[in-house]
Amino acid sequence: MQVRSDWTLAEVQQLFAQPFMDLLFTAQQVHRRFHTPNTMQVSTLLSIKTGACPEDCAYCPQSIRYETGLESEELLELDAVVERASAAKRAGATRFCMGAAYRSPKPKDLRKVIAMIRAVKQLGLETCATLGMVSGEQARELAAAGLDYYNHNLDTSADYYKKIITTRTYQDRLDTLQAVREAGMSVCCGGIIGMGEQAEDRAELLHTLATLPVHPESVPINQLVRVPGTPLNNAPPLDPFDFVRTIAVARILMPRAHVRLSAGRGEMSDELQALCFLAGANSIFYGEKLLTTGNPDTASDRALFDRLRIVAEPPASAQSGASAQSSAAAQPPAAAQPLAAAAVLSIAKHGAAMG
Ligand code: SAM
Ligand code: DTB
Ligand code: SF4
Repeated sequence: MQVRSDWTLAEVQQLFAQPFMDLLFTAQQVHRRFHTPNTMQVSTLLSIKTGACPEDCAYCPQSIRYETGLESEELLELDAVVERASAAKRAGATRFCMGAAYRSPKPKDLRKVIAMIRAVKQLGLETCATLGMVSGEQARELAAAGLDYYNHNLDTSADYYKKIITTRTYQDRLDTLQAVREAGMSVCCGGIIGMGEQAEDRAELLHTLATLPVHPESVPINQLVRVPGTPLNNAPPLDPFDFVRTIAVARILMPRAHVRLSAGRGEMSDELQALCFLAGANSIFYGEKLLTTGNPDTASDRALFDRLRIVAEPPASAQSGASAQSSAAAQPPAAAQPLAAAAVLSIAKHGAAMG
């Protein structure tokens, strides 16, 4: 089975139009050809600079334009970040994602973030950062510091985007993605579902992602977290099956990518999350907080993993060959290398380290 970057929009729409069970069946088949089933990539997020953001993203509690009651915080000190990253590692995360409420990082701040990246990397964690727009030069500096992933979302279709953000363009986002790719980092790029967009917009978002010259290695699918004070607080309710469909179509279009069931899990039942995993989601954010909003607590995630017999995936460096993902298509799913979920995700209790 080939990985394609030449999907047509009509093909993507046809996938969305399939009966739910057929779509999930196909997605699960694709999933098993490219990934070890029943394993989950586990990332922890930390907001390293919170609020007072000049951008006007209509979903975001961190924009200075909306009264959300959020307390702003300056860029954290290095020690505080290392402490949080160590705790995330002890709790079982293999990747640590640092998020900053910037339009784009200023040189002084970038230097400090680079020190954080180096330190987190030294702990043996994969590193990810989301700092807004970056130039080619900034991307190269981040890559040289050892940044593995850069997260920058397209959020929605190019058309609907104009209703959500006016302070930077869709093309600005594509330019940042290109800079990240050219600097040699892995791309983490996805979107938000439930902002009042139409099915057409979801198809266009996934079509754009799946026709990038190289697919993102990581595709976060966020369900909008409605935050009082933001313009999208009253966004119309989303049919959960449409959310699951979006994950399934992402899985089929970008078979090698890790599709992350990202924001919104706090409002999902265990059963809905399991459906998302069946549709091909194989990555989550683990830890009580996303950036500023809540996420399921670690105990309930450990319990969910145990109930579903899901185990944590080791970092790419620990898998047989860094290209484990790309070679998986030619092989049957590898024997489960990961530690048992109970062992991995209950480390907080026992104090051992994973990864
Ligand atoms: N400021 C940087 C930027 O926007 O590029 C990085 C941080 S920003 C908070 C990262 C991503 O979080 C956004 O692109 C958006 O996809 C997601 N996000 C923010 N608020 C959200 C919300 N209320 N619900 C779901 N996802 C959200
Ligand atoms: C992504 O796609 N989702 C994460 C991460 N990338 C940076 C952020 C979700 C934020 C949800 C709202 C908040 O906690 O502030
Ligand atoms: Fe700022 Fe990022 Fe929030 Fe937009 S999503 S307002 S750029 S922190």
